[in-house]
Amino acid sequence: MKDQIQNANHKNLIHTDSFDYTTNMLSKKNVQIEKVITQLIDFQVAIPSWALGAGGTRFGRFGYGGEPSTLGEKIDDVGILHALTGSAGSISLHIPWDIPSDPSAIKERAASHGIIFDAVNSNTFQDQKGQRKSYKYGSLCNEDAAVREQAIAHNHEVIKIGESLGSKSITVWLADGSTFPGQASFRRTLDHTANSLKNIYSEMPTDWRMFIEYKPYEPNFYHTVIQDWGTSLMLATETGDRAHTLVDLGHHLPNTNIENIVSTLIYKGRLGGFHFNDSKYGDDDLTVGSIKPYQLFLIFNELVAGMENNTADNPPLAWMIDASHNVKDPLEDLLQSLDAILISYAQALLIDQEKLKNAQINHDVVACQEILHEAYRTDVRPLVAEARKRAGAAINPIDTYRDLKIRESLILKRGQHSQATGL
Ligand SMILES: [Mn+2]
Repeated sequence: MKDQIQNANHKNLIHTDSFDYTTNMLSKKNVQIEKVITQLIDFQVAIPSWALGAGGTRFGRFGYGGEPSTLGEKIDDVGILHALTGSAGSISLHIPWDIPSDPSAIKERAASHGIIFDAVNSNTFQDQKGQRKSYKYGSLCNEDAAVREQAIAHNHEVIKIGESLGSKSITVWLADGSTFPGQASFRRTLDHTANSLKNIYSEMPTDWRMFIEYKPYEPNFYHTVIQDWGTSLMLATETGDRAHTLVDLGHHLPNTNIENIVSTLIYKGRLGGFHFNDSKYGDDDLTVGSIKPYQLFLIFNELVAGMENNTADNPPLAWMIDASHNVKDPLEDLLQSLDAILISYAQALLIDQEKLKNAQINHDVVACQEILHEAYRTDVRPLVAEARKRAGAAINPIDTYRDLKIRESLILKRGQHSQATGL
């Protein structure tokens, strides 16, 4: 596939011209092009094992031909994404949907694609076949100690599976909460959750981190135990030094200032992970950058500024795409998301942080805004394409994916009706 990608790159007659133009223009603005390109090459985003097939809504699911039906095939699909972009170098597994029957064989298969295992995700938001106790009324928060113990044991098990693959972190997302007023005690469910998280943490290997994800509503519609970043931060702080908050872009009420949240978490040294997607109304899980690209840029501005001046000792951030694909080819959708992430990152890298700081100190509101717009309105696509080219990946991943007829060959190999495990 590497050779086919190189052949496709040779046929691209526009890239060199547009890269030269961009380089000339940005050099005159004192941008360190080579540094930006190196940062773009180094940026890696994890692909979740559940995003490789068609997603669905509670109203229905429309399958996509050639979906991966085994963990090995899912890893092969991430391998395709990584070969085309050079920036999808890890996979994030969801347990129990993706329990490896032979961890070392799976590890080897991933290594053959240059892929490592990112955070493992536990699942106590649905019941599995043959499960002793039900999570219908919550898991780590449940009033019944036996349910909590089962959910804690599941998280310990997920960590063990992650260890066998070389993962170094676990992401805990809970659906726990209530759907009607009075149904549950806010304080007791929070207290149970805090204690359960401490229990999981206590058996975590010392080089592991725990990421605590929050969400304001859904599937419960009245209250969620870990509803917001403040609750997550509070729980992370009392759980331990290696517990962090995970921000999922879709897990906020409309108009929330997510860049402000990111900045506050970095200030406290507690930002651990990041789930990319986009939304119009709620947790829509749409393609990254498809609805609010300016918001994504403003978030990257805080991430770039915060991580360059990481005085509070935030860990290297775990980046992942957490989206669902209902009407597009899942692989094309992920290619679009990866592109949007790299574009926003590149734009943020162009911001003159020193100039912005001076304008802020001098209360020059117009200059502050102009500095951001200068970066946001720059066409950075040639820089992102150049980074991919130098990484041995495709200058234009979607065109190459289509030219190489990758979906067609997956359908030939796996059939029209194969179905990915997951939601
Ligand atoms: Mn998420």
